[in-house]
Parts: sequence; C-alpha cells; structure tokens
Amino acid sequence: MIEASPIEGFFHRDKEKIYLGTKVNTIIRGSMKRYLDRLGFLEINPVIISPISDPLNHPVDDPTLSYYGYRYRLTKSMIFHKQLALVHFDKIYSFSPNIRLEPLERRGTGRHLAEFTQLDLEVKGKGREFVMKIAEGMIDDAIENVLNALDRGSLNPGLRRYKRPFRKVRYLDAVEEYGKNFETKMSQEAEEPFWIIDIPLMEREFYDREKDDEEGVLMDMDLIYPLGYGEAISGGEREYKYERILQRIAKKGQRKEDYALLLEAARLGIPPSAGFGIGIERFVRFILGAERISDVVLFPKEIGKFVL
Ligand code: ASN
Repeated sequence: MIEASPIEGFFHRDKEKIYLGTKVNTIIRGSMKRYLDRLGFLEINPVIISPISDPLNHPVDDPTLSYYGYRYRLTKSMIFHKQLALVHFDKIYSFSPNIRLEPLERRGTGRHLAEFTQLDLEVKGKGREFVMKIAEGMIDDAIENVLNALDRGSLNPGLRRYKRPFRKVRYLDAVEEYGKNFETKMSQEAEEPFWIIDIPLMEREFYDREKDDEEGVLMDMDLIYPLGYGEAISGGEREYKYERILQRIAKKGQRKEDYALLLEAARLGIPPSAGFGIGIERFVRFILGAERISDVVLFPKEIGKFVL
C-alpha cells in the first residue's frame, strides 16, 4: 500500500481551526508561565532523552536509543527529573514534550496523541492541597485571559470561569456510583471541572505516595474537564524514601534494575514533594470545544498515522 504523503494532509489543514488552536496555545502558555513566575517558580528546560523516564500506568512502547554505548529513553513524562530538580530548587515547572507511543485502541478517543506537551510542575515540601490550589488558580487565570482575548463565538459554549475550589470526589465513591467507566460518565454529566482523589495503588504509577492512614490508597489526584472532555491533569504527592520506592516498584511488579538511578538518588536524598502535569493540547481542545485534539494542533502526531 502506498501511504498518502503527510505533506498533502498538511497543506489541506483547516486554517481557521489551526489558527484558533495555535492562538489559544499561545495565550494559555503565556498565562500559565506568568502565573507560576509570579509565585516564584523557576522554569527548567525540558529533558528529551534520558536513561530514566516515567513507567506510566498503561503499556506503551518504550524504544531506546544507543549513544556511545549508553542507553537512553525518550521522555514520557519528566516526573523523575522534577523530583531531582528539587534537590537544588524549591519549585519548578517545565513545558515538557512527551513521547508516548500509544496503542491503536487510543486512536479514537479524540484526546490522545503520540507526542504532546505537558506543563509539568513540582513543589518541594508541600502537599496535595497546595498544588491543587495552584492548578485551580492557574486554570482560572488562563481561562480569563482567553475570554478577554477571543470572540465568545469561537470558544466552547460551556467555557466560563468556574467556582473554586473545584469539587473533589474519592475514586472509590466514583466507582461505586458510576462503575468502572466513571471518568467518561462523570465528565459528560459535569458542567464544571472536578477532582478525582485518593486513587488506588494499582491504578497508578509507583511514584505517587501511599497514604499513611489508608493502605493501598494514594495521595494523588486527577482533574477532569466537564462536558465530556475527560482528563486534564494528573498529579500527587510523591514517594521519596529509598525503602518505600523499592517496595512500590515491587508491588507494581516492575524491575528495580530499571530504576537503579532513581534508587541511587533516593539513597542520597530526594526531597518530599507534590506536583502535577497539565496537557497543553487537551486544554486547548477543551477551551475551543473541539471534537478531536488533532483538529486544533498544527502538527498532531496522530496514533498509527504517518504524519509530519
Ligand atoms: N505529570 C504527571 C505527574 O506529575 C505524571 C505523568 O504525566 N504521568 O504526576
């Protein structure tokens, strides 16, 4: 089969949609940067290749590249670099390109790409509540800036400034009421963003911290967009002690050899922290009320497609 050239697809993009997508992208990135800079955060440059990256909680291909005999992975998220940055700084963020070679099943979701950017931040010595407040303030500020800059008619009709703090729902309560597929159902029903908190250990990566008073439940959270737009943010407090990281790697059935560098750092002392990441393209999609994330991104890495 002869593949259509990705160039042809590019020349036929819907100009209006990619203009709006790129405009909103410009506004929200600037807005979120200013918000965090005002709070005293330092922006760190993204890491693109490294010996360690996020294991993620769902299977994605994990290609490595060899450079002078050393093995490097492509960044799936900067989680470990965020934790390491706090060895030297107190609060950091990065606009971090992530490569996730997602399986074909995720092609039709409208909100997955094989390459995207997340604004990933981390704060030393603070807890979940602290970073949730930052997320809410930063989102509100970005929405305000978009509403001031663009015509209402080009935006998601349901977009507005939402009441803060956002509602919090415990993961197990959500499952009890809505079943396993709670996220989709609750997102479709909601008119305001809401948090899912206290996610069970096996549903998350090993680095989110287990609660002291509730075994098997984590001090973490997801933010869900209303009107069916699904997950916006994931984050939490982190495991930072050597023994606990080791235990958590084992509980998740992962190989400690793959995280030898993280464990070495933990022996030297990684500070306690909390943080989260917000997907930029998903935020743009929500603001514009676009059906597919690929509609509003200039060079969307669509899953399973030969694209630029
Ligand atoms: N950025 C997320 C966090 O801070 C992790 C991820 O993207 N998987 O928890």
